[in-house]
Amino acid sequence: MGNDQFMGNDQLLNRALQILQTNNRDGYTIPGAGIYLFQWKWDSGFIALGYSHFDLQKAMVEMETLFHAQWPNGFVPHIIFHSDAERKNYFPDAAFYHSSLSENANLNFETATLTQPPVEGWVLERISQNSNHMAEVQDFVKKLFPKVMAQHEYLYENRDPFHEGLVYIQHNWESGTDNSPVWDEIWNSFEAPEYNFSRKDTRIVKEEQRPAKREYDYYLYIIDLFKKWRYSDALIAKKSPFLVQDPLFNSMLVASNKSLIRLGKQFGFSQDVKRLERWNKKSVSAFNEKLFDKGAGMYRHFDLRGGKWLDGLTSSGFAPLFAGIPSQQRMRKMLFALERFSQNGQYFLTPSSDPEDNRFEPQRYWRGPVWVNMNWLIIEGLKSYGERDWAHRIKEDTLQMVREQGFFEYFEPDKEKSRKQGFGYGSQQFSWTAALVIDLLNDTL
Ligand code: 2M8
Repeated sequence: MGNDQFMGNDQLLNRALQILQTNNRDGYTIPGAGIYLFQWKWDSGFIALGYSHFDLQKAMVEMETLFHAQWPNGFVPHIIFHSDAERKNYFPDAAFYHSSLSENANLNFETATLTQPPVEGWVLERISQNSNHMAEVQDFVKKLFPKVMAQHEYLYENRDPFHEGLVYIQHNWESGTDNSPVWDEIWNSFEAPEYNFSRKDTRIVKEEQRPAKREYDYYLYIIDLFKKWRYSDALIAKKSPFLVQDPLFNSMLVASNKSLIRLGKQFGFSQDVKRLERWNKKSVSAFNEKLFDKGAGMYRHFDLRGGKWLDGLTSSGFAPLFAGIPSQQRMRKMLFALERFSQNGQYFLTPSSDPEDNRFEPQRYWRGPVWVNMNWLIIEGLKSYGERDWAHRIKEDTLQMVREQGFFEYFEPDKEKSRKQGFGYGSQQFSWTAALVIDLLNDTL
């Protein structure tokens, strides 16, 4: 930890490679020892991207393993509980999710019943690019293309009840940003019972860095409701208190649509390309019409149940940059919002929630700390708009933070505190931090 303050790029790279090696299991990579002991969906995407710089085989296997657990209706679960031995060390476990209640479940695997941001389309394209389009990798992309396509079809057909082109998430765990302050309003809109269970996460990570117990009650209660409805998407859309059009999730969908369109043209999936183009056109225009807040200069979460934006601005609102959604003019407005999130350079970019919001908590998970995967998405987005200085600034913030604090899961945003404290928060050898540092170091930006 402390030593990381002095790590040069070579050392950073070596440390990152070591972490991925340590966290690699048989065919997949755990996000972080002790706390995340299985395969997580969007983690695997970032991890595979990291592998693609030095071990294409591992990159391909990571993605293939993920898609083995895909459900017959195209749904990709967010956790695959590969290891029985680790079952007792994570909650909620496969037994709690009880996936076989769903008529769509893949009974060959123990999985969760929620999904996560659909990063796979753009991950495939980047793996292919990083391989210099090697024949073996081309075959892999051709094999996975229909599976990723099936995921998009599942989302557009089951998660967009008003045919708007924007899909909803049905649980905060689907957003990837578990305890973001934007969900508070939803938790305040109904009552959840108190659950009696033993937290496994807080055995490893300090309580003040994790979601509150009372929030977990809500997380669990929604899943219990889903079980009652046997995970029917139609019933969930009709009855569940949690139905949100999330800017991060939808940005990943749009970015993946775009990648699939390019890959589909290359590999002759012409029917799919047509569908993807139709979906995508609608998504991008609905996104800009419905989710952009002109006052704030960034994108917001829309609550389909309440019929309005959720209260609060978060780093998810910058993710549309990655998908090329904002116009040049809007993108420039977003730079002001980014500057505000940095509080005139006092904070590393990009705090996960608005530092001027009184719910901002710099240590608590998705309520303030900086996350490397979000930074990476924003950096890549800014590059695609030609904003190299901005991209460079966030890349340097990211590497500086990792040098000073280590390969943590999430990071202290305050620069002065970071320097003095010398450690970050959550899991200590976190896979996507390592994988994306590898990607950043491979970039000449
Ligand atoms: C976190 O979420 C899991 C539940 O899925 C948890 O708290 O146990 C989130 O940060 C999520 O985005 C991430 O994929 C997962 C594993 O790293 O951990």
